[in-house]
Amino acid sequence: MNMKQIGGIGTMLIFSFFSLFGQVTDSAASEEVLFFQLKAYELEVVSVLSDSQQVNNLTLNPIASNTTSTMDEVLEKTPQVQLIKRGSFAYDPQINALGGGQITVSIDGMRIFGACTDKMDPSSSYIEPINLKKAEVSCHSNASMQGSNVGGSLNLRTRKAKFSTIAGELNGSLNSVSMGQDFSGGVNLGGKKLAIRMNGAIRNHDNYKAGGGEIIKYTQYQKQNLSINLRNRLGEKWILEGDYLYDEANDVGFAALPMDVAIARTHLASVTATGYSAISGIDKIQIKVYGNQVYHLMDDSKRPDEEVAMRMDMPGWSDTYGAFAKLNLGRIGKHKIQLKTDYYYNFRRAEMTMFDPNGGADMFMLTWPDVQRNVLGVAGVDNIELNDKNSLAFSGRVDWATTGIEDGFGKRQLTGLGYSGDEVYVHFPYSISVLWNRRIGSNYQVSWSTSSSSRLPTTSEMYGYYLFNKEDGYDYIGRPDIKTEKSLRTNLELKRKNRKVDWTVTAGYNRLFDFIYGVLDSNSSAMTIGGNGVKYFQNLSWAQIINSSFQLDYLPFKNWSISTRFNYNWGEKYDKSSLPQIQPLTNVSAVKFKRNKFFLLLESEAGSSQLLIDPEFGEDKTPSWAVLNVRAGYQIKVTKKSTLDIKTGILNLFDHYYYRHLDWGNVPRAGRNFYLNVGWKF
Ligand SMILES: [Cu+2]
Repeated sequence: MNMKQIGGIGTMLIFSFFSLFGQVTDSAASEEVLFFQLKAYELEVVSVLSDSQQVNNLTLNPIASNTTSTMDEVLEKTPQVQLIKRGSFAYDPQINALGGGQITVSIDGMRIFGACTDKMDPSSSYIEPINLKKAEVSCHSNASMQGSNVGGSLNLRTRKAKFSTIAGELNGSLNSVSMGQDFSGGVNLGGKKLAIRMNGAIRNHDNYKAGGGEIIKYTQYQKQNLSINLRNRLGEKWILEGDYLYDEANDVGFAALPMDVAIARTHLASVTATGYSAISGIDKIQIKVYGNQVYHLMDDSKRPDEEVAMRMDMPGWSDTYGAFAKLNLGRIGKHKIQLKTDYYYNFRRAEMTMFDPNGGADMFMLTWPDVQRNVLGVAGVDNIELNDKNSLAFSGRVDWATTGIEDGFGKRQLTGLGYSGDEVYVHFPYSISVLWNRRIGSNYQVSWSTSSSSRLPTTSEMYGYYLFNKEDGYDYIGRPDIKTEKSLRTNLELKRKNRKVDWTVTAGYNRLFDFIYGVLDSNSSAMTIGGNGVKYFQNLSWAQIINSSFQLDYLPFKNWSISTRFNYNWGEKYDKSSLPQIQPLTNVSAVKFKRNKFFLLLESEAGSSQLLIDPEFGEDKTPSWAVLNVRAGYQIKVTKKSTLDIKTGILNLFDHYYYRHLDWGNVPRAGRNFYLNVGWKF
């Protein structure tokens, strides 16, 4: 063999190594790797995918490997995600300043919708980090694979049982600021053909103290979560799996709202069949059937009489049943095509009973009048490898959606607004997009995407009936004939990857048409005692949003790493007034020292003041803030296969009193918190 041949084989080996590595990091392909993976369980770090890249930033994600951190803490560190905080738990996620019905949030591709009219239970609140494999954020071409949206998608991928592996873990945490205790554990029992994984978590937190020591009332919460994944190999090419998840939160305080949560309960179940090269020409086929039931009970029983003008009971239900089939076709020339068809049915009902303090008749209303929605969609992506430097991805989606209401009482409510209640509304939300990737030299990559899409109006935007918004003090009423919201957006990303210095710059522009917004109606009066009046959801002619971020990871010398990330969003309506709920400039920075089994980390989080506010939405100006955190950890090898991880630290070291712009009601965040986390893996 001459040198040229050896060189050729070497190149091939390196190439296959990288293509294998590429598979591991590619979201669509990582399950294939799991299929063949026989190695012992390794710590999985929460990571984030954009279309062209996988950010796997350990320095900025120190808590990600701490499986007792909350989902809110994990999402808070996820690039392009912002969180609206109404309580001390279950923050409501935004992607590039858009949230709610504007983005698609899913769990393993399954659609799930909260049962609270006040958004106390976003879909992400049902997942525990112990059960999380990845939080996938997509803002461009892949976004429409999960559902129609105008801002992007967040898909939470759960951990699956591994074959030929027996492993487990137990974690416990104590937090001084809320006397909080968090426990989580998991066990994986995997034979050659059958594998089961079980995870559980329990959380119990009292009211926390803000900076300065003041106890903030209604910030307590309790939560428990259990999930089971069962996988069975059928022959060489198929895996059949069953999933069940139960999550229940009780006595959750919502300091920024007039009511708390007595019960937020979810059952989620699915059956999935996945075939690997089972059919010729199809690399992977996945068929999933699922169902979930969400129950939510808001109450004010913990609030003293002087804070409550009228006692209320507000239960809500949201049931979703669906199925999807996903095909990854084999490579055809330069094309790699992925196709998906999905369907779901969602039922939502919410009630409000007001008890007259003077003993008069109770008043009953359906705030969501048995709303039923059917959505059938088809989506596809064509990835085209033009040459070794350039690639293109075209994607598209179209849905056929029907929405109507069932309940006779709800129909009577609607006749008061000028509708018969029998109408069934049909929408066709769509999405088309193109993504172009170009490698420049060996270190740089530029990606550019443009898309046009629309999204369905939400249950509240169509049928919400006197939904009280604490932020502006208005009761909101939906309009069944509201139009879909449309978006025209473009994103640019420039990335440098190198052994010592990595950085990424992103910039995006999103122009929204028929933007859905609550508009004051001076002829109607508020239902809520002390309320300011009534607003109807309406389509504004347009609004626009700019988003940008910069991230740097730097390894200055051995054992040291530095990371910093800036995020800036800006938005306005057609009349030049500011959009509400726009996070101002924020920064997270960390310096980490790691040597052998020890690490020490200094972390700062900061936000600039927000003066561009929407007073119509009840916003006020927010001052700038900054906090410093210190974290340290040590790993002890107990036996050959088991380790003990001890982590400790002080968050908000200087006990700073602060709140962020997206924190409703200017409720202060937690003050200085000493935490201790012990984790045992075996
Ligand atoms: Cu609620």
